[in-house]
Amino acid sequence: MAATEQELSAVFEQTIAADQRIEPRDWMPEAYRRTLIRQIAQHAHSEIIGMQPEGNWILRAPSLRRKAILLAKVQDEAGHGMYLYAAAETLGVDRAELTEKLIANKQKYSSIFNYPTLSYADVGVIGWLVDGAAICNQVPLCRCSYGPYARAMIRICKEESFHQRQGYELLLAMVNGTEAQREMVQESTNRFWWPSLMMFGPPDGDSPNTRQSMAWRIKRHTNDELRQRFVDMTVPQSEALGVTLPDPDLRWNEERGHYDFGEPDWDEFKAVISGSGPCNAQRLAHRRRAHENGAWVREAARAYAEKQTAKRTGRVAA
Ligand code: FAQ
Repeated sequence: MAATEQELSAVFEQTIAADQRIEPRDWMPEAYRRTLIRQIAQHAHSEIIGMQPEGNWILRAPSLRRKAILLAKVQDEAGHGMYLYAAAETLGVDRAELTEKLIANKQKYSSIFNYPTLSYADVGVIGWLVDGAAICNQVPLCRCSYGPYARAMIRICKEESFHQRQGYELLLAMVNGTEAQREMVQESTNRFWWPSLMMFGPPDGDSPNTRQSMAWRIKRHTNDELRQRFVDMTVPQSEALGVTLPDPDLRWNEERGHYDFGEPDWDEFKAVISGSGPCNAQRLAHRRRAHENGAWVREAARAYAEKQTAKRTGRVAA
């Protein structure tokens, strides 16, 4: 006899409570599936759109070594996008459908990628702060309750750690260089600090999804907990670099055992996620163009697959 929805739901709840993984073959509540599709799709889109800010500097890298490193990093981001689209597909959506939603501006990607990259120091600062924030946010996702997402995150986090180190190494070289290079690093840090704090999402009181996502063990910590962890981790790194973080309220709080810090500009955050950040239009237009330019590749792959099927089945392809 087939199990009732109530029985299936009980098994789902027990699996979550026992900290085991939900797999694609398992029954899951529709809202759990929808939440995962939303989060994984946004994450995948972020990786793909996130290639653009740094990609801007590939042709202008200051040396062959820096160019090789940057090329490899941007290529890794494409790979992360692919693992994540593949994880989303296990939930019954199609990558082509998600891409259509992205370029029609119907699905989000991370706010951070709507800021411009104005100097080569931005490549280092993105590695240090943006990949640093990404790691802080994503290491707990390796323990996410949905198996395919958790497993994709393990590999992604290993690569993100390398990305963070390459950024820090570039900044170390620059702060040990000329005065002009040190100024570039400081200027870039001033621009990227607050947008990096916004990557963790709205404050807990304004985060509609956190409570349920924590109950389902998709998210393991709240947005504010992770933001605090990132600040605590980054301040000593800024001191080692000799860079000032642009927050007059930043100070160690002995009682809390954490750094106190100022409030990001949440109006700016809302504007950026609703489409009016400095580069939203440019990022989407570029992605749309790349998608259109790739149409012939998709068509050729489809024709080839049809030919192979026809050969196997003895039928002639139309
Ligand atoms: N940007 O209720 P919550 C990377 C949206 S790292 C845009 O708190 P949730 C690596 C949120 O989607 C960047 N939108 O939502 C890399 C929701 O909107 P919706 C990507 C944001 O999901 C480095 C609404 O606000 N990382 O790519 C943002 O519980 C360098 C309410 O928010 C991930 O995606 C934002 N910053 O928590 C690549 C990690 N924050 O859908 C290249 C996985 C919030 O209801 C170069 N995602 N929103 O319309 C997560 O951990 C979560 O989804 C959060 C948001 C924490 C981002």
